[in-house]
Amino acid sequence: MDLSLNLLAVAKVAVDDYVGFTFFVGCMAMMAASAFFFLSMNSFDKKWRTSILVSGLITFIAAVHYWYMRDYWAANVESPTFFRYVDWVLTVPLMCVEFFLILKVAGAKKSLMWRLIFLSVVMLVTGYIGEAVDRENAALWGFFSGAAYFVIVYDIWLGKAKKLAVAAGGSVLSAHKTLCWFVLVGWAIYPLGYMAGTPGWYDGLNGILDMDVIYNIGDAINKIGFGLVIYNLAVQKSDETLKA
Ligand SMILES: *C/C=C(C)/C=C/C=C(C)/C=C/C1=C(C)CCCC1(C)C
Repeated sequence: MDLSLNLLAVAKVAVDDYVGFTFFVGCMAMMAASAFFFLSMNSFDKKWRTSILVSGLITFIAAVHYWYMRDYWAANVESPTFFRYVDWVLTVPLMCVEFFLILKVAGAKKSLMWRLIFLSVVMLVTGYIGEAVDRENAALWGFFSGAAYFVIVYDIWLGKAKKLAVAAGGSVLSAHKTLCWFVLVGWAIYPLGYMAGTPGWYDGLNGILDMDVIYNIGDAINKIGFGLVIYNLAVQKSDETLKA
């Protein structure tokens, strides 16, 4: 038998493998979104190009990780925890950069960005420990992770970021508000996935939906949707510039 041929063969996706299906569709969606953001970038006013570029980088980094996760799942039928968290630890801080970029017009300082980045890394590292390193105490690690998440929600909804958004007003304020909803509702999908996939007092949630399906739905909503909010803001702002 020719083994090399066998190694190159594409793993099968079973008809009832709905987790594998969401990895596949997620991968394609991230690629398509990246092409969309990158190709539309130059039609905007210079000030907004970086924001659109970052939207594209977020979906592109996710697309590459989905490529690996799709493969990993197909070969092992096991959660690709490592790739998942490497993806998040790169893309979630970039989402914090997006908050900073749109608030820069109102004078946002880099310290605001670094604070959000720091909190998001704490949220993800504690989540990773609970999911992969110290599963017995997953609930406790999830609690620490949730606390960091809560501070992020507070900062953008009521803290300094909110004040800057109010100062900027207009379409920046409304885009900021939409992004805040993404973080409050869209990001809340992730702790649900975590509870579905780790042991803890919430064990009743296990088996309702697969953890990876929940994470994949969350990623599609948050990475692509978040990018489209920025895109929409850039469209509005460029129109304003044209009219002025
Ligand atoms: C593109 C990826 C995104 C937006 C990922 C966001 C991930 C989270 C908001 C994860 C949060 C978690 C908790 C709040 C508690 C349990 C552990 C986590 C890491 C799943």
